[in-house]
Amino acid sequence: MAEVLAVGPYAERDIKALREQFAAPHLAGPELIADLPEAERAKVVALAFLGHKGLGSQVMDLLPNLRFITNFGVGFDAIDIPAATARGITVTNTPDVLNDDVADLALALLIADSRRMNAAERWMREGHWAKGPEYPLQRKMSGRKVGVLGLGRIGREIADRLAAFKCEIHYFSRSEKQTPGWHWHTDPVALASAVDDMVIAVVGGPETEGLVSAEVIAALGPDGVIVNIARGSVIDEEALIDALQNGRLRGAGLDVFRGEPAPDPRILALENATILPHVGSATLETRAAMGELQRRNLRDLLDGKPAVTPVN
Ligand code: 8YV
Repeated sequence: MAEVLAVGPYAERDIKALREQFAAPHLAGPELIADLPEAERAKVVALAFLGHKGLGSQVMDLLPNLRFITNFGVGFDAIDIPAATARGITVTNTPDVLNDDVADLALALLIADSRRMNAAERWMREGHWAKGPEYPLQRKMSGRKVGVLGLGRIGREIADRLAAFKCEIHYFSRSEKQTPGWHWHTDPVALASAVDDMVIAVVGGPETEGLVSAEVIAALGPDGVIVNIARGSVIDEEALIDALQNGRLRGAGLDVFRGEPAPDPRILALENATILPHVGSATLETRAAMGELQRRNLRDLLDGKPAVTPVN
């Protein structure tokens, strides 16, 4: 067993690159690490990780010489960072290279859900167009008041795009940003009360668990659309489903879910939700850039240099 272990549902080209550059064997998921013989586990110095759950202290303790975890993705909520730090393990991620794709997708979801594009396409494919009245009128997206929950790197790109759609920009973040003309809120309920629609762009993990609560959803109201390209854990999903089923929220554009890759079946049945299988960063260009950044972090750390994009 080599010193680098690739773990996660990687694309073939990344498995190949990790094998060629680091002689890294590949496991489909972190739950398989326990099956490796102890002597092989002891050789692992670095994990090249891709995934959305399962890298806690128990897995780390199976790898006594683990020093680096390089995450394929900007969000690292799958990794127990305090546990890694306590064990002297450096964690890295892949920020920035995916901002454009994720922001593009957020706007696409907002427009698609506001205009009910998927339902309209289905209606047309089912042959209704030539048969009778035109497709029901939907709601305009340009010029709305939109709240961006989290004005980090991705949130900023989303807000810039919303500005191009003549939207009034409101945002929630810990500190006020240098963004003249945009409205800062310190509480998600206040943000939701001030806007028509909301886009979630905060990090996942314990600090944002359930931040979009039943109260936030109620404050947005029956004309509001919520878009989530961040993490399913940020929304109270029961409250969201209830509001969508009962017309207390107009719609939702969702790329992430609590139960992914097997979301709650009630979500799959919602006509007013536009849903995607966590594809925010899923373009050839961006995934190539993410892979390259992950491998640069890995190379630098193994060479004894500081990481390019460390997390802890
Ligand atoms: C995933 C993401 O990393 O970067 C993130 O935080 O959620 C995605 O880009 C990607 O889907 C690989 O799992």
